[in-house]
Amino acid sequence: MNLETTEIVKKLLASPQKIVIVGHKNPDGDAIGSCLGLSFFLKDMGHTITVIMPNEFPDFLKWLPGVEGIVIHEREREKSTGLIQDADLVFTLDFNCLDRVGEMQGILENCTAKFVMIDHHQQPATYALATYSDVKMSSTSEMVFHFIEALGQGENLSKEIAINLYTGIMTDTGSFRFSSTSPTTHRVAARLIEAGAESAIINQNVYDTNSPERMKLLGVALNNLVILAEFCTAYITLTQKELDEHNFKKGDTEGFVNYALSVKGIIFAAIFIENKQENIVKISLRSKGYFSVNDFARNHYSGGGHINAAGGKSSQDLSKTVNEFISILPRYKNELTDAS
Ligand SMILES: [Mn+2]
Repeated sequence: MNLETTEIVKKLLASPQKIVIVGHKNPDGDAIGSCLGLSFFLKDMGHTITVIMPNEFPDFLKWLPGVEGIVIHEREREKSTGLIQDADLVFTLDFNCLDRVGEMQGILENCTAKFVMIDHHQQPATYALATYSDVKMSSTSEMVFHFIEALGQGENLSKEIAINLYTGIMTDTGSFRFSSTSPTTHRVAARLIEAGAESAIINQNVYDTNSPERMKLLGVALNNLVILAEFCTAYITLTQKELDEHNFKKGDTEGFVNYALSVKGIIFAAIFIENKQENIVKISLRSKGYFSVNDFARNHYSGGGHINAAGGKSSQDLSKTVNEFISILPRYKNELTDAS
């Protein structure tokens, strides 16, 4: 965090404030970890803090210290609206544009609080009085650590802060695997472990929570894996029937597509999941290197995302969707084989 932003933040926090910390819609480990980590820090400074999330968050995060105090806007609209209207300061974490909070957008736009943004996504909007934005950072949770250090409090990390920030960094870097993981990320992780974040326990709590049905469904997905070596591409399909046979719950197929990407030589991976209720096929795309699945999703599946992770949908049936996917690939052959 630069000196100018640090000075603004110091002034904003000079006396006890009523503060709301907001994460993005469909909050992930980084959103929850960064918001809770910051909340313990600001509480320790003597401020009054509430963390608000637009909607529910996944079960594998429900053990984190402080989760019991999170207000879910969708469940408690009046309370959440009142807290925002009453706040002196609003911290927005792990997003940088107010359209990422769903129906909370209007409430945030019309409140009188001053805003502080901490975030690592591209192209930050300009709503905040203090903007700490850095797209090179591994995670917002890592940034919250740097934020605390910039305020001269890096030696005063409680166990609650450490556990939350470590979880956010770990989940947002795919367990320190993605290219955004820097030497500094590891140094920060080490400091958090020293402050009481127990890595083995955090890993267990986050990752070893699979239901037997989900593991069996993964078996079906892996069995359906198709390799198109000529295009350095692999894809997986799941039919509605296969989902139903394994008592599918939202989130169960999360991460399946990464198994296709983990095959040696594959740089482009897709998963096609039939959804009979909405009459669509849901598509998730992943890539390695320069092949942009964001462009691919925009061009063919009215979707989008990041360069290496994107999604979309098709209103054709599953076999048509897959056949079309296969027929498009030759157009990308140079890109796919050059990038590998
Ligand atoms: Mn993040």
